Amino acid sequence: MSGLFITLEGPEGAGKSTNREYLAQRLREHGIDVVMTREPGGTPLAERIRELLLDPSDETMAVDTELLLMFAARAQHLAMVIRPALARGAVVLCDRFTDATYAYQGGGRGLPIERIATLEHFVQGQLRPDLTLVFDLPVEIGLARAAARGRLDRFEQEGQAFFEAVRQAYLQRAAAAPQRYHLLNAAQPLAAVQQAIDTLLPDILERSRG
Ligand code: T5A
Repeated sequence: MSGLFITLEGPEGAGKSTNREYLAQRLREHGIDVVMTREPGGTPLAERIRELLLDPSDETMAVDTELLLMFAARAQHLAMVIRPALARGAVVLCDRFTDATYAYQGGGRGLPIERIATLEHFVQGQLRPDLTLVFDLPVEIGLARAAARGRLDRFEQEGQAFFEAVRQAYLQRAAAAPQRYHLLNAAQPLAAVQQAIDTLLPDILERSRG
């Protein structure tokens, strides 16, 4: 594969979508072929799985169901969007990927990491992101931003302790592999976050040109 796979991660309301648009725009200014996508979702079928995952329901979703649906959506997304884009040399900017599974289903729900790693290997083979931007911010700031948008989804209805565990899981993963993860302070004003993204641009451009 010759493209570059970049994922954007972080707790609720961290600014991933906003900054994904910004990074895509900066890369396109340099003539780069950019594919913007997200998880769960990214294809019509995977977006239907997303609805199942996010819509609050009277029936409690078992945590293994949640985990398997995340990876079912991911398998579809990889086959239809991510692998073909990388194969043609594009830069893929993906809003959340398997780090979110480690953070939410592992950190938040408390599922064993080995179970997630087994599915990661099964669904992705050797494919891992080349670069992961982790937008970090205090839980209460992110939740306030998410709440300002209106109706809360199934995950956003969780309590503070769940999101603290999610945040810590992201921070631990970023600290364990600093060559892949880049931590950004997402509590700053948007202009400051985007300035920090600008400092990464030369390296991303160089890597995207192989
Ligand atoms: N999930 C996902 C799992 O549990 N396991 C998995 O494997 C995967 C892939 C949906 C949920 O799925 C879970 C995690 C999630 O709960 P999602 O839709 O990507 O995933 O998640 P959300 O975090 O809910 O997405 P949000 O849209 O809330 O957050 P974003 O994208 O981080 O934030 P964004 O850019 O939409 O910004 C939110 C608001 O804040 C403002 C923006 O303008 C916007 O209004 N904002 C700022 N305001 C001030 N200062 C800044 N620096 C700002 N940056 C953004």
